[in-house]
Amino acid sequence: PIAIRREDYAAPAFWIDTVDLTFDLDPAKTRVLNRMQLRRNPEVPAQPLRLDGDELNLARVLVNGQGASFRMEGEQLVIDGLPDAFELEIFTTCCPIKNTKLMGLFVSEDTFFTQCEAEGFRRITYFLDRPDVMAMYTVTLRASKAAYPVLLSNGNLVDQGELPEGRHFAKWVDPFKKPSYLFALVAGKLVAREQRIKARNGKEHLLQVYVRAGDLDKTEHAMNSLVNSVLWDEARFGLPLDLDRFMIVATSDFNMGAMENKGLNIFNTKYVLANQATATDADYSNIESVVGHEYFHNWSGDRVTCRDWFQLSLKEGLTVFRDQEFSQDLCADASARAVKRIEDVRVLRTAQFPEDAGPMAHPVRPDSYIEISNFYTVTIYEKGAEVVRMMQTLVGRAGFEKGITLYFERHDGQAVTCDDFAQAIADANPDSELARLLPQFKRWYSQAGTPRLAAHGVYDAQNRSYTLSVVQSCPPTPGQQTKEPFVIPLNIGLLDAATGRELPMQLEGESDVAHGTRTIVLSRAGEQITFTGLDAEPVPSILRGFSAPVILDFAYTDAQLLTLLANDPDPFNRWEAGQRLGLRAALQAIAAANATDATPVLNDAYLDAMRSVLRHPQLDAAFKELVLTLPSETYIAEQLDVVDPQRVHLVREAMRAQLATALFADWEQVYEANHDTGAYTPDPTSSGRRALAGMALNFLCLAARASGDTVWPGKTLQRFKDAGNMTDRFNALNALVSSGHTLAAQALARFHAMFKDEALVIDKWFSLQAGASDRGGDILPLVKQLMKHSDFSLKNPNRARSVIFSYCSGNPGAFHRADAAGYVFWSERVIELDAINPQVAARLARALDRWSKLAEPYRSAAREAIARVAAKPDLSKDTHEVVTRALA
Ligand code: HT7
Ligand code: ZN
Repeated sequence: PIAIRREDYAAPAFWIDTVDLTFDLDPAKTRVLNRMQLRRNPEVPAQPLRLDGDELNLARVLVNGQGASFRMEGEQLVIDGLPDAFELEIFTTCCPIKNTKLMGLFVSEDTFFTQCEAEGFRRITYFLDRPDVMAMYTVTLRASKAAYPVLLSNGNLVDQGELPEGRHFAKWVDPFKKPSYLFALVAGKLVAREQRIKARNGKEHLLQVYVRAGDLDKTEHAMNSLVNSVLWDEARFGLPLDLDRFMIVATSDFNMGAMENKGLNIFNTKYVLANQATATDADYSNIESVVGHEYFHNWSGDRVTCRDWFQLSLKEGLTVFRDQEFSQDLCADASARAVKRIEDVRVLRTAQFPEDAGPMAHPVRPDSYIEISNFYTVTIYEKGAEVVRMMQTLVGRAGFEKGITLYFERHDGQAVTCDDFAQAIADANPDSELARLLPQFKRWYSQAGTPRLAAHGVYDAQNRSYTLSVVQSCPPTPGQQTKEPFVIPLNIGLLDAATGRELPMQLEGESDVAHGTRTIVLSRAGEQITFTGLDAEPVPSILRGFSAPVILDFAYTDAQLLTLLANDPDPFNRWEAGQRLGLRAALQAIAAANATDATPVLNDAYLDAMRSVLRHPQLDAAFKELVLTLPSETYIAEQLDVVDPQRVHLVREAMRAQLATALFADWEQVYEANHDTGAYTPDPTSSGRRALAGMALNFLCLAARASGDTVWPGKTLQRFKDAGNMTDRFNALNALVSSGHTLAAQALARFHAMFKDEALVIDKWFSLQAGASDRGGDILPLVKQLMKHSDFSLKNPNRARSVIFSYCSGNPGAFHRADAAGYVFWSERVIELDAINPQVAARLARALDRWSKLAEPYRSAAREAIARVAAKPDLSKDTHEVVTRALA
């Protein structure tokens, strides 16, 4: 396979102005008639027309109504000697029922769906399948009326009617030009929840959420989320809904979370369907942000799209930022907003930081790829969102809103670049630090790797000053040996070490005194910041709110961290102080050569601090739950040069056991105080209380395991049986399973029986077992057994993820086995999946990204497993790219 390089970008040789598609839908043989108006791009040297295709059967090609000569070059259809403007008609067929890749046109539960991003449209018809070719689409769908009563495509329904032999048709016209990746159709037996909504200008819009009959009672939350999204984008950024009708359709077979096709979003059922009996608080929250995310793409992605796929973060980073802001703005108070920020940062640090340090590291705007589907990554999405967030920090919230307005005014209807975006934000804020430092700021787009800030502070008693020295560096990444300094907005506060109170801040040479957080903009490799007017050495609270996606090294003493944990008015750094203390304990225990399993990992100061958090009268339950959650095994492993995953697992388990027993009385109290949340609503306050009660139950069952107590496991089983919502039920089940209690088996059986017809709940059932804490290597045999269960299917991505990914990517303590059986299992599944669905296989292939950090014998065994996959003939481009990069 060949690499596509950003520097080779060239404008298309032809433009496509209009596309008129007619589909005769049939699962075994769908006929597609594609009539297009094309014209040469006068700015490009004359060349043949090369149309992309993939697994199509070509029947006919007409140019201006006449049979035309053409040739095939690989999968491309090439036509020479074309006039400057012409009509091209192409007739093809494809086989949706055999489409297990779920790209292009496919069938899921007797319903037709499409997925065209990034390069799926070429599996429907021959086309210039690239995002800078934007056309107006008219689509006619024809199908059996009995089998496919609902026929949907982008835009407005302009005609519909009956056809002979029990067939019918629907004709859709999209009033906006769009790239091919935003095309969509759906045809099947579906029902819709509908709601009309009035925009600020008084215009009415119809919102619809389509699902299979029987799932309608699970669409209320998705609809509410959609309404909130429409209102929020108008209120925060002045971006209105531009369509008469906006549709969401759910499918249970989908490679990703959802897809923002213009006016016809297609969603994984996981991000649509929810009622209190089947969905957890986390599901409700995910639905809100994914519905928001796809809706916000209507502007950031659809109205203004990407020039090429290297610019993917232009739409994805910006849209993640927008959905994060949306979810925060829906929060009632600052504490709930901070909880959301901490959750987002946790994702970044546990998934994106490892990616940025591994073989798949790439800049937010990559320079090359073999398969673009492999670049729908946490770097493009989450780090991309952090880059947008830093822009907002540098220009201020109001300045950022001005920048967004300018961006959409300037580029509406265009396919543009990350440079265009940054330029618009800077141009709208000419006096900002962003405008002053723009070329350097854009290194965030071009340089991969997580920058490290090494900071240390010196107090000068004579001058009553405190100087913070900060040195930034960034490790080499594949293809980028050296890095230039980044622009880093660093939010800082100072606390009084004795009282924990926030201190006023005065920078040397400035007369202003700041109260609260101050943003310092770093741009050089090393810098010094001096604060004056200080009577004693302060405790610095650095990187408040996680103001930049960097790793901060500061040699805090335990006492300083305890001060921050108890007092920092910045909730992010308050949480971070607890994480640093926990991480420090874990790393010390991992390094302690002769420690036994019985050696305590956590000291009394840490346990007392955690007890104080749990008993704190002002702190919210959701925040307490985050503070009491130990750093994950993956995060701990990232801090080590050489990782023994079993040691990491044992140490973290020992820490959990210690928290369970040392705080036993508090957990009891916490459970009693929080378990009754009244009538179910998925709001942040009551879901925070459910989360904390669930955590308490978990620790109580864990403590019972050590003490032999049967009361709490019994109570937990009862709670499982009586629960009035899925969050409480699942938390109770999880407590029994993760403590390895004997009652877990009957609870699991009962859970399966109760929800046997609810696919998304059965996914949870699989996932909980495959992700459970390993005890003596018991999880791999269980996973193999689960794969033989009649409910298991490798073809359904949600199900495959619930078992195989939960084990290989979500359960390091069970996956990394000294006998290499986990890796053998992984390689077999990657190869097996690759033949069915390369995108899903390539994602699974990434489970061993960090193999080179592993201690022996894991390292050699992991390498061997990757090599085994790489050696497989006929591997997809997707999986090939991942495994060859891993071995490079
Ligand atoms: N923009 C969407 C990307 C997507 C996708 C990409 C590759 C293969 C399948 C896919 N399904 C959806 C999702 C989003 O970011 O909104
Ligand atoms: Zn997106």
